[in-house]
Amino acid sequence: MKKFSLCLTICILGILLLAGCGQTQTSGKEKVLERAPQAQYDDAYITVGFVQTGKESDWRDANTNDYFTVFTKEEGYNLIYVDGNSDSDRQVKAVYDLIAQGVDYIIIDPIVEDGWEEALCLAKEKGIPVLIVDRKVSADPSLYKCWIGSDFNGEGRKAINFLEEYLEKSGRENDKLNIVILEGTKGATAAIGRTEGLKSEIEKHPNWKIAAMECANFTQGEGNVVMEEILKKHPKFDVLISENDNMMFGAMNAMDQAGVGYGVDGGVITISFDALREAFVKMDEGKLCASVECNPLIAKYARKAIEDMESGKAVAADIYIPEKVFTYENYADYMDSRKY
Ligand code: GYE
Repeated sequence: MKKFSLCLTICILGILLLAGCGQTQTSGKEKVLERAPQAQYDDAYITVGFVQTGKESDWRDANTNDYFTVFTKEEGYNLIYVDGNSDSDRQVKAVYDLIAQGVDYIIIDPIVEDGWEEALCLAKEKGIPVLIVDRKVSADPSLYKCWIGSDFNGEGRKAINFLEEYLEKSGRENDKLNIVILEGTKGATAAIGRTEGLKSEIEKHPNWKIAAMECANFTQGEGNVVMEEILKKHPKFDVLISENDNMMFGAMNAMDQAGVGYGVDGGVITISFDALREAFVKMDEGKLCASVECNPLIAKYARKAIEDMESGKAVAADIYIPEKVFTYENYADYMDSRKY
């Protein structure tokens, strides 16, 4: 019973305190908004604000979870996680808020590359180091300490290198091909880089044609809907390249509904990116030919960069993380060790 009354007291006190937050005091003329006292963080910890893109894919969930397992109180960190909810304006506002809170570091995974200059300038002015992770920003690199992520253009090239090898093995290297591409979010570095890499290799093959290239925003639902529309205009094509696994899974559902065959044993050749555990299952089922790995386990690289900055060491401007290509031929060697 004592616990209940204590909890009730705390709740009442909390309500009273909150009631005082943002109280408007009139000083005769203008209304002065009194804000709640600035959050006070325990100096025993390094307070890191992390602004994430959202929850658009399984890759993203693995990426988010990784930050919670790396930036722990036991390791000396107070992690403030902000879900960008796939809204770039929300992300930018979150950065201003973290600056106002006086965090020690800010990590940003930008949904899109543009629109970051002013917030990054203010962070620099306030002396708060910023790390950009996964996707990039178009702002001047002097405004942030480092970028950590993948070679997205290289990932695109790897996908086509796999396709070339796959066709050669089946004696189809001179075939005429119609290729469909599902693109990720417009303006996102992963989509920009993969598309550039794909196109630069595809254009080397005069017999190959990109029959359709549509955006499905890295989500499974949109992959399904967009593929349904593509199938109405292009019922026949030879290769489907999806810029992440989730869009591929959605597209597979649409192809199933339309009775379109795909996978290793004939039909549409399927290639995607991320290499989620579910992609390994699809390769085991013969539905997916290859998935180009994009490693979401970035947090330890970000923590190492912060540790280096804390000890006055220099940090590389760009930090690339290692990745492989998993195919219908090698997936079984890795399937059991996949963490996401
Ligand atoms: O491929 C996709 C996620 O930026 C590399 O974003 C990341 C991409 C990844 O939604 O699944």
